[in-house]
Amino acid sequence: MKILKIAILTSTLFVGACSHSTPAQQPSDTAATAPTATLYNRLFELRTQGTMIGHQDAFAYGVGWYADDLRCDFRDATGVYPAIFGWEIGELEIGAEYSLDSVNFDRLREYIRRADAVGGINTISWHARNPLTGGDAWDVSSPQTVPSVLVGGDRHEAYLKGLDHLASLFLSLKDDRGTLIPVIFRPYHEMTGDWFWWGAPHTSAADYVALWQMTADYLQQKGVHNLLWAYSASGFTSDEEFLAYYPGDRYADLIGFDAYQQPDDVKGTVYQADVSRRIDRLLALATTHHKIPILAETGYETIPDSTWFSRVLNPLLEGRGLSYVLLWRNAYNRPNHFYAAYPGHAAAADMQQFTARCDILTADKIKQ
Ligand code: BMA
Repeated sequence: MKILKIAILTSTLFVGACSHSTPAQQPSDTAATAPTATLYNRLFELRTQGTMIGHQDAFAYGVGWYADDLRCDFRDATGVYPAIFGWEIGELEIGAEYSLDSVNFDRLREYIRRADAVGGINTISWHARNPLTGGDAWDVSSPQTVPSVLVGGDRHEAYLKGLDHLASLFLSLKDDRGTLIPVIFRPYHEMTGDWFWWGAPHTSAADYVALWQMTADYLQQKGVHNLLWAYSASGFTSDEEFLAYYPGDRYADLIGFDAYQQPDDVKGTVYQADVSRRIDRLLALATTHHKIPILAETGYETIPDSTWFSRVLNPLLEGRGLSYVLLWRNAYNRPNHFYAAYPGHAAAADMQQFTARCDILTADKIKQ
């Protein structure tokens, strides 16, 4: 009886003392660092306040500039930083110094630190080169690509060496106090499409899942525990299609999809109807699987509609409970390939009004 009383007292004190620091929910990586687990819990919590807005490669370059530390198209157009900073590490796996989008990986590390310092949350995508043919991520010439990197495949060892490069980058992402910065990692994305070597028509669901799990297990064995894992499809017409390649609840923390408004859809009606339908499915799946729902990539290239943010994007987000939406990159060297407004662009005022909404979360609104 006495022992029981002491036990109850101890556990009450423990809960009382730790209720603010002990995360209520564990990410898929059961050995995730404390800040990673905290981020995971924050993502659930932030959903009650609104939807975070993000931009890809926001510090790295923009329309008409490259590697200029003072610039950020998103901030220059709206006065605030995005809450979500997307980055890309394609070609890190071959030991390159620059990503496929010409971002130096040492600078990338600095950008991630800066994003973290302004209160933002970092996410990384990976357009990995084809490990069998040596071609790029879009080289779909061989259906043997995924099997070749799995256990027993000819490219298995070489593939793990590529993952070593990723591990060392992830483990080098530290803030000023030397704490590892948590990152949302989103590999093997748009797998329901046919344009990447890991895409559905080129690999079986079982092999895709094996690839994902092998990647996660290997990075974790290498000591990488500052990642949350995001699974993002492209188009899908049913829950079954969305889940066909899903690596399982033990291997994902966020689920989402990528969707872009097409040039011939000038009013955005097709985009709105399709994205709205997919969000409905996604939210139901996120509830069932207890995952964070995201619109992992979106936008309307060149934003030819000056009211796009308030008229097309905002109604899709309002009151829906998506965690975040990420606008794709503003290329510096590819004309007319940009998705966020910049100063002087016709949609800049509308983007500013949109980001000022209390339910659209930017870095200043979520900064701790
Ligand atoms: C695509 C385009 C490409 C880019 C790739 C990886 O959607 O933006 O130009 O290389 O993403 O970021």
